Order: sequence, then structure tokens, then C-alpha cells
Amino acid sequence: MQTEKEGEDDVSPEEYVALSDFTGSGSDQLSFSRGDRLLVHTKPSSEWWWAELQEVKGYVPASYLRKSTAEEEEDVSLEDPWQDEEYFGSYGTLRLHLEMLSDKSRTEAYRQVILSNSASLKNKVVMDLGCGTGIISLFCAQLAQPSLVYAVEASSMADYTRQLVKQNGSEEVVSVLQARAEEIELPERVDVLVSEWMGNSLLFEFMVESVLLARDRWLREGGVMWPSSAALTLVPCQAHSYYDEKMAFWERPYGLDFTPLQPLAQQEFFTKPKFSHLVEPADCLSSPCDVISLDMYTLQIKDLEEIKGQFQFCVEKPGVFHGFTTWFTAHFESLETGSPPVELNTGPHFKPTHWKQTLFMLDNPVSVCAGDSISGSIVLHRNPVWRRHMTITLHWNVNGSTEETENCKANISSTLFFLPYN
Ligand code: GJV
Repeated sequence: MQTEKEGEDDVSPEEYVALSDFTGSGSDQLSFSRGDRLLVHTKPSSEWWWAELQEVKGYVPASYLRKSTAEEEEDVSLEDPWQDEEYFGSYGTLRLHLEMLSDKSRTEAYRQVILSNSASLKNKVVMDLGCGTGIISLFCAQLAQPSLVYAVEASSMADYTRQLVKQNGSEEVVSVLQARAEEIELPERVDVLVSEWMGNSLLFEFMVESVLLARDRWLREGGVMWPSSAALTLVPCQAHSYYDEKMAFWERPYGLDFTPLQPLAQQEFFTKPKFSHLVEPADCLSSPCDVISLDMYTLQIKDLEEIKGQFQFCVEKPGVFHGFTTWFTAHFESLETGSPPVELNTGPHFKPTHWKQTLFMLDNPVSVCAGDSISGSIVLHRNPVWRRHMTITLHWNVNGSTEETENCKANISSTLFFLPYN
């Protein structure tokens, strides 16, 4: 990748202050510490800017910086690191609810959990955290006989949810609370905490934090968490069509050599994850591997700041290693002997869900043969400022090659958490 950018001297650089420490990966990213003052020369994409610190230039993640003038400072401090207005605003419209409800694998998994545990739910108190239109609460009321379901929803959808509960004759059992789960007061603890909190690459949105807070505050000793555990899965893969569309394109458009744009294309398209990607099983170069597992009973909020995993893949067929694809699986323990646990698997070997999968492109494709090994590590680093975001960093090597510099890739979340659903 290029380290010099032409034309940047034409505009005067702007000064920004680092909001938190950042360790750059590769030779083209800068490392900096909280409080450092950086000069931003150009903003080639909304996530990565070309900046300078102590006369060294490199790319920096835009979300780690704030403008250094006094007035801007005030603006930023007024902003909510959880972006709740935007977040709950988007869940106040039908678009996302329609998408979630139309996702049969997702909705049926929850229905199955309630149905196959209906005997155990009898006379139990349930909390449905982030109930949206109330579908899970209604499943509880209609397929089992809980004594009460607290359906907690912070967005304005809660008004409609109340109507839906009434319309379906469940107002005796389902109590809709319009509030952030962090702020509710209940007369009692609950026996079961059910929630559909999973985001892209499992954690984006970090709704899981609300679930953990509610667990610690409102779940009775020995109570049940659904999902009970969740895992993030990774696989090295080919992505020929995406690579051709965004990168190979510049080789000879209309018979012209546009390759000087490739470093820019790399920066613009490959430094952030591609959400809503569907990887073909045939493009998976090896069997997938769970890199991170979360136990919903023991997971702590502080554990979310940095989550590390490792992987070792054996390439099963010759191909081109373009990147890594991630997805998640959620497990719902069974309370009843004889009924198997329910699993919601959003991977390529199952029916596609609205989450689809997430693709992380390498800077350069690597040809691989059957028997090659791809090993390394993954780190999910929660954004210290924007609490619904995270950076995913992948380190890997092929066949343990130590003579070459280690490969590293940091991907920053897109600026709008609900962008993936567009
Ligand atoms: N309190 C109440 N409702 C919430 C909260 C919270 N802390 N966080 C999210 N919601 N799987 N990533 C609601 C949100 O308004 C929306 O209706 C639903 O939970 C999100 C569920 C799907 N998102 C996800």
C-alpha cells in the first residue's frame, strides 16, 4: 500500500485529539495514545483517515479522534456514546422489525425454544428483553403458561406492542414496559431471561451489555438464560466476485490501466467488514472453527472490552484465500429431559438469516493448496468511545511462515450500527 499521498498539501490539515489509545497494524497505520494531537490530511473514507503524528504519516481510525477546537469539543461531549436516540429511533419504525420477523430461522428458533420447554415454563416469570413487536412474549403466552411475562422495549414500538398483546388476548399474562432495560423496576426477580440480542459478528450493537445488566439485577439465583451460550465462528474463504467487483475492476476498465486506484480501493472497500455477505459452502477453504464462545451465565460486562480467540485451519482444497468470513451460533439449553437443545446457526451450511455473514478481506489474495495450514488469532476490541462498535483484528500466517512479516488486518465497524440491515 502506498505511504505517500499526492495533492494533500493543497488543503491545510485539521488538528484532532485522540480519544483513546490505538495500536496500528501493518506499516500503513499509525499508533497513538489518548490525548495525542494528530494532523488529519485527508479523509479517504468515513472510517479511515490519512493523518500525521510527529512527522510520521499513516491511516488512523476516524472514530478514535475528535476535533480539537473548543466548540467541537463541547459538541462531542454532548454526544451519547451509545447513540441511543438513533438506535431506538431506528427500532421505532417497522423496517427492522419486518426484517427480523421475516427471518424464519431466527423467529422459529425462539418459537421452538418456548414450545419444547412449555412444561417447564408453567407458572414461571419471564423477561423478554428488547421484545420489539412482542413476538417472543406472545409465543410464551400462547404456547406455554407462564404466570407473567415482562416484555421490555425501549423504542416507541412498545405502544404498538401493547396493542398487539391485547389484540391477541394475552394482556393478562404479558406486561409491556416501555423503558430501557437498565432503568426498569420490577416487584420481583424473574425465572427466565430471554432476549434476541445478537448482532453482526455476534457482538456489534453490544445489546448484550443490557442483557448482562438485567441478568445481574433481575434473574433469580438458578434462573435460565436464553440464549444460554453463543459462539463466533470463522472460516478462511474465497470471494472471487467481490474481489473482482471492487479490486480487479481497476486493472483494465474500457481498455485503460486504472491500477493506480487500487490502493485507494483497498482502503475504501477492504478495511471495513462487508456485512450481509453470503459465503457459498463451496467457497469455504476449510471446515469452520469456533473462535470465541460466550457463556451467558458467567460472562461479565468487563470481559466485552477485549475478547481474544485463536484458530488453526487445514486447507481442504486448492483455491484463492481472499479473506475470512464470520457468523455466530446461539444455543438454548433445554429444561426438559428428552428434548434436545435448540440451536440457531447463522452459518453458510444453514438457511440464510437476516444477519447473513460478515466478510473480512485480506489486503492481497493468497493462493493455497490442500494441506496448507492457516493459523492465527482474532481480537474483538470494543470501541472505547462508541460503545456499540468494535474493531476486529485478525493476525494470520500460512504454513507458519515466519520469514515474512506477519499478516495483520484491523477492521473497524461501520459508523452506523444499523447500516448492515440496509
Ligand atoms: N432496553 C430495552 N429495549 C432494548 C434495549 C434495552 N437496553 N436494547 C435494545 N432494545 N438482535 N441486535 C430493543 C430495541 O429497541 C429493539 O426493538 C430490540 O431490542 C432489538 C432486537 C434485535 N437486535 C439485535
